Amino acid sequence: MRIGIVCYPTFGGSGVLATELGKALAEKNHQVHFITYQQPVRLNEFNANIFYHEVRVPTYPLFDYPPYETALASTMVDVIVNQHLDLLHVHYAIPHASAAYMAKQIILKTTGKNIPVITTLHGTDITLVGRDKTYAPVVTFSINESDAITAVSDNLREETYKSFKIEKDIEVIHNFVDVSRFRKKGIDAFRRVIAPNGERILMHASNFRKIKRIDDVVRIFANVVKQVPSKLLFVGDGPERPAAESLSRDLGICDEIRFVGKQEQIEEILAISDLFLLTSDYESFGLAALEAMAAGVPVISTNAGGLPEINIHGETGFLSPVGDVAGMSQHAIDLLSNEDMLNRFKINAMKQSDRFDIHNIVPIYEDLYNRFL
Ligand code: GMT
Repeated sequence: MRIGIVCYPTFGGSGVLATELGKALAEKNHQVHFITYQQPVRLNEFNANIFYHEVRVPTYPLFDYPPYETALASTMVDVIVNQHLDLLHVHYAIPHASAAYMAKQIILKTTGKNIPVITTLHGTDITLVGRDKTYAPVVTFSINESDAITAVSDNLREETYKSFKIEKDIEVIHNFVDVSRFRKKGIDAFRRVIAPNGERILMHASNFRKIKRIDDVVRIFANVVKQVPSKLLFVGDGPERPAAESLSRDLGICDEIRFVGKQEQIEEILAISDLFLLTSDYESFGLAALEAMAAGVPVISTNAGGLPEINIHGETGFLSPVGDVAGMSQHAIDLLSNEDMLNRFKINAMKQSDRFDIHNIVPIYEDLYNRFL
């Protein structure tokens, strides 16, 4: 099959998922064409079946806001026609679903070909940005005009129906992880650099936006470190980082915390971690938590959105209400101070992640594609 994939090329979960899907499809001998404004971060290896088409947005003094969506739709048309694509799979509705609708109409009118468009909803395209009145009519229309709609969790499916007038069925295809990539043995020397005295290592990874509540991560860690010798690694970067750094200084724990920035080899860091913290206000799924579990790292998280679909309370980690810093702290302390329980949870986390292994989920996307060919 010749498949066009449109996504955000950044470290955000939707871009990571879309890129991993494209790579997996290419491994299965499909020809995959990424259409985006920058090389996706996870697109870091050569594969003869993978093509990358950059969307260029020429500027002009008249444009305070260069028309990205127009440039994207035009690039889609170009790639669909010249690369003979069989279908277009867009990840994150805004503005990808509406640009795809435009491209589809242009191609129908100029060539008579009806290119199937599949839209995968990821999270904030529905729960934050999409609900905004500024975008809602276009989001609703373009989702409804997609030939197939998928959501990455049951929760996101429900949220979409609640927020928009969707007339079609939304299929749930859960996110996935390449389990084999995350089953790594930690490098001892690396662990000793981070935790020279055998401290426990806690970790958080995200884009540090407000929705992640990384202040809660710092506060939980402040409680944990009082009882369990430990270190905290912050992976990623984003707008809330300065506030978190400042809070960790105010709480007198900044020497126990490292901000390691954006990292491509997240599996190396997970391999030396004992616990993953995810304190978000909302996660449609929580891909970062699934990656942690695949690496055998139990998860202390909120029970928001789709997180209960992956993190099983009392088995693979613990769930608490949003903002319950005391509860999450106590769960972390209990787990880190009980070696048997920690080991049991690690095994459970790995087993649970197997359900979402890439080899189980990618064929579901292929079946969906086949329905349109
Ligand atoms: O919010 C992010 O971290 C980025 C965002 C995205 O779309 O790039 O992530 C969303 O999609 C991920 C992949 O499907 C999910 O794992 C995240 O839970 C979801 N984020 C939110 O719902 C806040």
